[in-house]
Amino acid sequence: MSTDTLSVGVLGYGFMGKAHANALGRLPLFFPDAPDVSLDVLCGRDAEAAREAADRFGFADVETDWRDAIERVDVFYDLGPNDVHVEPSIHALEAGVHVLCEKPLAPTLDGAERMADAAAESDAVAATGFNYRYVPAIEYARRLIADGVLGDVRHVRARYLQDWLVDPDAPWSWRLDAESAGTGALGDLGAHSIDLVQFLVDDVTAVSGHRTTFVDERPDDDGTSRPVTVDDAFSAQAELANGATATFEATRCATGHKNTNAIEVEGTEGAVRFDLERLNELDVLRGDDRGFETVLVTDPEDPYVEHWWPPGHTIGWEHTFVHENAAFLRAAADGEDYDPGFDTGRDVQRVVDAIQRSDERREWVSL
Ligand code: 4PW
Repeated sequence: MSTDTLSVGVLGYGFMGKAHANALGRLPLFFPDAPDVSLDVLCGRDAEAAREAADRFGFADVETDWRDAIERVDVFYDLGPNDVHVEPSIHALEAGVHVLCEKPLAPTLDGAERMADAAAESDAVAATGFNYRYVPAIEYARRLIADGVLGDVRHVRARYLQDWLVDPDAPWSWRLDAESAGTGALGDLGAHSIDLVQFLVDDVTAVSGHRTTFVDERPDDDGTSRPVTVDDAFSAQAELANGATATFEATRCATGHKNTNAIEVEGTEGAVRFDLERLNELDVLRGDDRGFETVLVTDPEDPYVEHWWPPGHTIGWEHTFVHENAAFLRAAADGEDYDPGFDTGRDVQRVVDAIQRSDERREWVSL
């Protein structure tokens, strides 16, 4: 395939398909140093629906078999349901095609291990879609923590709260099926929190977890009911490698919380707290401060901001995907390592798996 312009194929045209298509479209204007891409193939099982999405998203052609799509491109985005992550991603890596796969990497740990092994053996770049690393305020927090501004980190609290399943009549979807999704709130939302904690602070070394399902069947399109076989919510306490203590909570049933992805970190010298619903802000407490200062992370020297607008002209959720795509495509074009790769996705899946086992056994599990 070409070296100057990267030919792109995407599997999936739902929520994540739209988020990444938007990001790819923004790159030439805001990240002119990112590699040029050619949106060549959009892949989905339903040819007509794929064609309609391809026209809207700006893709030239469609395929209904992911093998045919992979054969035609340099870069493959696996944005389908979790049960179509493992085989297509491994197939692409074995063919030397770069892959960005959405999180959670796979429905089960076994699948994620196989994907990480395939990535380790391939010269192609493999990326896991942990887009929240690319929030400017999160990168700002990472630098503060890495520079020791918070001192020794003792406490981490990560919550990811949504409310789209509060209503018992909310419709069934693949996200509620263990075969397709693996887990529920744990893998879908908790995976982001686990990645952020490991990115900002340190590795999780032991967990005590609890999962629950409040509504065990939901209406399907055809008027029947289908069983819910994943968790609606989970919580866990954890030990981190640096000695800090951490708590996690994720749910789809937190009334009033649309997309609260929040993290708080306290150290011996200071603290930070972040909430995605105030994406441009980071609360910071340093040294002898008597209270938190809210930093608006929109100055030109702040992470990623030089690409966008003057100070105070805020950015949104979709921009995280633009940053992520710029970094991933640069690594793909230059043949460089990318983090978070499939090894990172697998490591997060190990924590997800440990929380499941801990809940089943009702005891602490070490990693
Ligand atoms: O970031 C979140 C996802 O990981 C999104 O807000 C929606 O919930 C879509 O999947 C999960």
